[in-house]
Amino acid sequence: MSTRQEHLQAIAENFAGFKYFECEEEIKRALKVGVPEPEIMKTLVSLCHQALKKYEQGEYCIPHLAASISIFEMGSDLAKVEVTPKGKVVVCTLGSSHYLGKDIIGSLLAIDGFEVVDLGELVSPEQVIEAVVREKPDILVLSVLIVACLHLQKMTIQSLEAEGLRKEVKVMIGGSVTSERWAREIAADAWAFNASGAIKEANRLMGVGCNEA
Ligand code: B12
Repeated sequence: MSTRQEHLQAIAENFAGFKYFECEEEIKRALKVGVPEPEIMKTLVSLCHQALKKYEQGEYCIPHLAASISIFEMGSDLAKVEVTPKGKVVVCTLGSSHYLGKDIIGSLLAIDGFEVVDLGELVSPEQVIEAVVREKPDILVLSVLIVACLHLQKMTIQSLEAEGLRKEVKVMIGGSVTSERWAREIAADAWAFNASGAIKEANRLMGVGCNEA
């Protein structure tokens, strides 16, 4: 007979070893013996934060992080916990087809408890304005990966102002060609260097705390 702690430990070990099916079995086993869903979810969220830390410290590559996110998504389907989202976030990549950074940020914001609407890549400022009207997000996440598209972040903020929407939504910008200085120059509400920074900033903008365990 295993204890609650032993079940959570078994989930963590399989998660860290990227053993998707074994982790799935362990979660099902834990649920069957009555380990509460919120405890399983808390463990999975914490494991994702650890994976993100390892990625940002260079110990993990993108496939490791992607695998961790997939295992989390499988686990959260099994151990579903209804929670009120911290806020609604619309994410996109402006002007180019680079989507990896935007996808990582979108997934991790969802793991941290935000409702995330992904507009995809190659998005224009006009499409962002349409989405702000349609989705009424609390936060806009604008990713830009190439210098030639930097102006699209500025244009998006100017369009929000022109449409009278600027006060309705906080704007967070990022991407490897951006900087804190650029964010100040275009009057964005937040900037971060990487995904953990994006999560911290999103929480700050909403005035709530991070789920990092
Ligand atoms: C993969 C890649 C591609 C792939 C994209 C695949 C895809 N669908 O995503 C392909 C081959 C399609 C591609 C195409 C092009 N690319 Co490219 N590409 C890259 C590459 C190698 C990696 C980008 C990446 O995915 N990184 C991994 C992710 C996880 O990191 P990230 O995107 O930087 O995101 C992190 C942070 O930036 C931050 N972040 C990102 N977004 C946001 C948003 C917010 C709000 C916050 C807070 C943080 C944040 O957090 C993320 C996670 O830590 C980079 C070089 C590099 N080493 O960065 C060049 C690079 C970005 N590409 C470049 C260029 C020029 C192009 C092309 C224009 C080339 C061409 N002439 O065709 C085309 C554009 C095509 C198009 N239609 O848009 C240049 C940009 C140069 C510049 N300074 O302007 C780079 C830097 C390569 C180089 N050294 O020249 N590219």
